[in-house]
Amino acid sequence: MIQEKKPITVIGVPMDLGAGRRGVDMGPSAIRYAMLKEKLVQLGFEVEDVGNLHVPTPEAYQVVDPKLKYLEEIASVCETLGKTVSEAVERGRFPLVLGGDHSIAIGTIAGAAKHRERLGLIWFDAHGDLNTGETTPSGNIHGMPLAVSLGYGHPALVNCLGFTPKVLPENVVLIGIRDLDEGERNLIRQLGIRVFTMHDIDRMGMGAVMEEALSIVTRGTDGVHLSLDLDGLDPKDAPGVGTPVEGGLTYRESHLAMEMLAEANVLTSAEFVEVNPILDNGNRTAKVAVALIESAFGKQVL
Ligand code: HAR
Ligand code: MN
Ligand code: MN
Ligand code: MN
Repeated sequence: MIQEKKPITVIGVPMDLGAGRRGVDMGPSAIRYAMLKEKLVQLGFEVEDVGNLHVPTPEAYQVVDPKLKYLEEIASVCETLGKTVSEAVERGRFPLVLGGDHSIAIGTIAGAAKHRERLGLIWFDAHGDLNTGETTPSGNIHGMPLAVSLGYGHPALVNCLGFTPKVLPENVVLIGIRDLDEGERNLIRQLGIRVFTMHDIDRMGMGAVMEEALSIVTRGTDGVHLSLDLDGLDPKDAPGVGTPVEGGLTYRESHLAMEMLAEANVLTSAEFVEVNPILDNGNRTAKVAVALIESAFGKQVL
């Protein structure tokens, strides 16, 4: 995507129905306020911002199933998001989605996978997001989108845009992981998904991790989606997230990962999620998100 400078379509999704606390609904504004469009234009991209999708406010709705909170509302937003992403791809554009909590990945990945024979998926996160309504400790759907994209979970989510699965386990990698639930560990073992925990990153270094990750997400695929949860970074570098976990990726490690993605020139869509400006100081986390986006789109020092 770097050499050809595909035009970019920015899509905001002020979703917080999938998270346990308010604030990530302001993520898209915080990221825009951190000069996203200006920075991408400086890099030579044509950028269109289609604004925010409509997302219901949790206070106006009731939890029906405590194991799948706001299921119908989230499924409906993801359906709309999937169509919006899909239309951007059809218009020859690169969809760049701003969250919002991570449940939106259900829609983004549906829209991206619709146009690929086989989509690779690279998932940066502290968490696995591999729960289902059966295994979830919280009932929060932002802990489920990766399971859903692999075909596991409630049919209202799994059947987003009318097909499943969106990705195959052999083309999925997780990076930065340090907080898994028992059901998530079981699904990882059952499917044989490659997970680079913080332990692996400490031992191998991010360069070697990304080399292996790139080989997995590109093997037999015709597109790669990047789903980056800002809580994958260490809370020292990204304090404004809903569920911070100590011991995460450093600013430099995460930049190296984005730079290697840009060098490989394989990305066909991306999303940056879980920015919570209420819990931030000085919009630092949104600024970090924009800096990572610049690197993913090919910004170099020299
Ligand atoms: N695993 C926990 C759950 O399912 C917490 C995960 C949600 N946090 C996120 N997602 N930000 O990455 O509730
Ligand atoms: Mn996540
Ligand atoms: Mn497909
Ligand atoms: Mn997370």
